[in-house]
Amino acid sequence: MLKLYYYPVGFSLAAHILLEESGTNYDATEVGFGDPAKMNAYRKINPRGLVPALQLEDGEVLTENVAILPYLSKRFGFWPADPVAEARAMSLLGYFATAVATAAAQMSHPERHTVDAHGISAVQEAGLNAFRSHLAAIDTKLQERRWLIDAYSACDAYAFAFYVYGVHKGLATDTLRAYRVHKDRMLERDAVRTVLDYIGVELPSGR
Ligand SMILES: N[C@@H](CCC(=O)N[C@@H](CS)C(=O)NCC(=O)O)C(=O)O
Repeated sequence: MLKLYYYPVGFSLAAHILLEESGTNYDATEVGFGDPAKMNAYRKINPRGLVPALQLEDGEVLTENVAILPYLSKRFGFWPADPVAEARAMSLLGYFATAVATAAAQMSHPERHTVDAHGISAVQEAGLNAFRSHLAAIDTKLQERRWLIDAYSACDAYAFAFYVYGVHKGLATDTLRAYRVHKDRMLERDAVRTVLDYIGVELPSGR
C-alpha cells in the first residue's frame, strides 16, 4: 500500500488530496515534528526530515513535491497529456516548490536562512512579504481561470495547501478574491473535505 508521511498544515496536503482523489488504498502517517525520537525514526524514511515523503508498495521512498505530485498525477490520471499543458503544470509546480514553499520556510524557520542571529527577524519578515506577494500572484492567475491549468490538477491542490498555510499563519485573505473562490471550489470536493477532517485542519468560516 502507498504510505504518505504528512504534517497537518504542511504542503504534504497536496499529495494527500491526490491520494484521496485517486480512490486507492493508502496509509497516511503524521510525522512527529518536535519529538526527537520520532524524528530520528523518520529520518530513516527521509534523511532531510521534511514532508511529504511517499513510500511505494515496493518500499522505495519518493521525496520532494516536484517528484511526488507528478508521480501520483500520472499514476492516477490527473496529468495533462498535451505536452504544452504538461510544461505549464511543471512550470507551476517548480515555481511553487522553489519560490512559494521557500518563502514559507523562511517564515517558519528563519534561523535556517541566515548565519546572523541579529538578522533572523529580517529574514522572517522578508519571507512573509515574499509569501504574501506569491499568494497575490496566484490570485491574479486564478482571476482568469477556474483551475490553474486546463483541468483540476496537482497545481490546484498545491495552491490550496499554500492558502491553508497562509490562513493558519493569520494572513489576511480579503484581497485574494479569486483565490478564495478557488478555495471554496476545492472545499466542494469530497476528497478535500475528507483529508482536512482526517488531518484535523479547519478553515475558519469566511477565511
Ligand atoms: N522541497 C521540499 C520542501 C518540503 C518542506 O519544506 N516541508 C516542510 C513542511 S511544508 C517541512 O517538512 N518542514 C519541517 C521542517 O522544516 O522542519 C518539497 O517540496 O517537498
